[in-house]
Amino acid sequence: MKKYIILTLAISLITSNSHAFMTGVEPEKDGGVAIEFISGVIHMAPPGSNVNAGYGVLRNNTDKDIILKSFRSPVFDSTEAHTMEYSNNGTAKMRHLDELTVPANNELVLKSGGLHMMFIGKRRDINLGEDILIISRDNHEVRYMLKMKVIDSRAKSHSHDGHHMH
Ligand SMILES: [Cu+2]
Repeated sequence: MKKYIILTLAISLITSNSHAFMTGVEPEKDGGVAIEFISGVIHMAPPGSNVNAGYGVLRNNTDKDIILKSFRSPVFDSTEAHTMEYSNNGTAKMRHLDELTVPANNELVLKSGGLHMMFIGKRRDINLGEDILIISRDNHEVRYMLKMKVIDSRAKSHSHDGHHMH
């Protein structure tokens, strides 16, 4: 009888391991909707450009600050968080951020001329209206699955986007 119990335990361990393997993430490392990308958009780059900018609102639905340490997408070689820095003589420069802190029960706005996502090295063509998956990890290795939609910013006449700036 004792042998039987041990055997059952061993089988259930194998089962739970294979489940973790199949989903690729342990339940406690799945951030779920703790972080949401509201109105996340990727602006279609002009033909020939291999860099796309992304904007939207990162929302933290928890009562603790969440520090996002990395972003990646299956569609791009690298996905980075950038900020814009302006000098006194009016020049603007992008700076790669090592982390993004989304305040507890609050939002972080990514918009043209400020904080933005930068997608570098398209691995395939992207299509207007397509949802692109972005996977972010925080400082506790918790994973968040985010979605951003590909749009054509030039189609909107009221857009304030500069052509030379993200
Ligand atoms: Cu940038």
